[in-house]
Amino acid sequence: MTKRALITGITGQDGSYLAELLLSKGYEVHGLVRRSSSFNRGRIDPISEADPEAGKRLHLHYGDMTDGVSLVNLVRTIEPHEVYNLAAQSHVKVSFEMPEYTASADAIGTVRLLEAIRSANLECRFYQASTSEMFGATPPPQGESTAFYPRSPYGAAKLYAHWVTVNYREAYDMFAVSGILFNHESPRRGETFVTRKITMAVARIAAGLQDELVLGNLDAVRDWGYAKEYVEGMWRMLQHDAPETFVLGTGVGTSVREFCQTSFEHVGLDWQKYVTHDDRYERPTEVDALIADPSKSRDVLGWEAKTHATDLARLMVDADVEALVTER
Ligand code: NAP
Ligand code: F7E
Repeated sequence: MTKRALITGITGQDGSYLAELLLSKGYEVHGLVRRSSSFNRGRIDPISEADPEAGKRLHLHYGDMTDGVSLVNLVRTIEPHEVYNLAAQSHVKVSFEMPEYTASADAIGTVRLLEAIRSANLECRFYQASTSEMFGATPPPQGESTAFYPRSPYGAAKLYAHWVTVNYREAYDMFAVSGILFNHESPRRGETFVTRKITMAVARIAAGLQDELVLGNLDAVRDWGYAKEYVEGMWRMLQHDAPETFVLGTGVGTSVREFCQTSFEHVGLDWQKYVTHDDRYERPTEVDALIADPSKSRDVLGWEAKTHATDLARLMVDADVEALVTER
């Protein structure tokens, strides 16, 4: 039997890696895309170009997490065996500027999708893209039983989505999994997240196209892993024999400053000559340190992060240098 998966957020970083993974496993993959005035499929178009056979099993549908009817219709039409809810307004700083929209897409959007599945009476496994931002002010290491203390409208919205996922698991016996993922990056990372902002700037500075990089808080510590490895963890969570909550991370903390230093050093530059500060990139409330305790995923799922921050910074710089060469 061919398994059908529905991915919300398929045009994003994780959605594109997950679509590739599921197609490589023989799945029929359906993706929810939202309408925009110009095409926004740069991360998923290469999938069909690289493998036209797999591309025939990839289907895109218009919808939106803020439009419940579109979710109901989609779930009923596709009858998926697995749903991966990756769609979100995922930028923490932006969530302070758009708190209500962030809550609608990230929190209420999740319950809209869960209700769409429940009301369709489907035997369907559900993955919720939860986040280490839910731990917020609670000091590391953070694992499945660590107390939550979100520090942004994004973190608070995702915490609702996490708990409603747990509630649907308990109330309706749904196979609903919450994957609490620490920061994961890649050459496909959105350009306004700090790692990608740094690696793109390094490539441009090395090429003589830019002369400074303006950042906010350099002291923040994050547990940065490689997105391509994390989507394998999501899939394993849905193949496990019981629906549970799992943390994915490397277990290693790195500051923004250290990530900068590694990235600039990789092209032979001294970061201190180029990086300046502007308050505009600071947040009203910051999350100082996120470092995972990923032992449950290692012991139960056999999942372990292989790429840590230093290698990640280097691979992202290499990809951005290469992209500039191709562009020129
Ligand atoms: P991303 O690159 O920002 O992708 C977000 C996706 O959600 C995009 O496909 C976006 O579509 C879609 N989307 C946004 N609002 C939507 C709406 N109202 N209706 C339908 N689709 C909408 O995020 P990511 O890094 O891949 O992360 C995937 C998920 O994991 C997100 O839920 C994020 O919050 C969560 N997460 C991420 C990390 C991380 O470090 N990357 C860690 C923990 C959890 P457009 O392309 O049209 O914008
Ligand atoms: O910030 C600091 C900033 O925006 C990381 C999302 O995927 O991971 C991500 O959220 C740190 C913060 O990621 C700049 O203050 C300094 O302390 O790359 P970021 P994030 O906020 O950790 C979690 C797990 C998610 O779930 C989210 O969806 O870097 N920082 N200077 C800066 N951050 C940005 N963006 N830009 C700067 O100039």
